[in-house]
Amino acid sequence: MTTRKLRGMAVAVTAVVALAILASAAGAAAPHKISVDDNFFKPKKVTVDVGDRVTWKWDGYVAHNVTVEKGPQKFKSKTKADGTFSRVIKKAGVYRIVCTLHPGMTMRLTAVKAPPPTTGPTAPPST
Ligand SMILES: [Cu+2]
Repeated sequence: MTTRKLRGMAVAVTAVVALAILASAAGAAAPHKISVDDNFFKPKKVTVDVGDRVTWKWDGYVAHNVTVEKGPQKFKSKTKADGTFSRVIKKAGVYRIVCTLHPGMTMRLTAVKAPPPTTGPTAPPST
């Protein structure tokens, strides 16, 4: 392998890393998908940033609902067998979410305050 080729690869890798850092710094709220299945939520535990949108997707055959049993922000979906339900999580804290039809069909959503946008010291070095 030539030195030139290696240098080219190094530049490419650096560019990818820089893009990844930019993407995360932009604070793009990551979408969170939770499967509503027969009879469980998957994943059962999820941690999101306040301001993130969480979407539940019905993947099973029987009807379920998504209901906050206990938590800083109350919401509930209709009981249905397909489709999706989504909410932007606005309050930090722990949400205990259940399907009211199926005892034991529970999940826990933890919402944490998003870190403040980074400024200043992380600016790229001037060369
Ligand atoms: Cu259910």
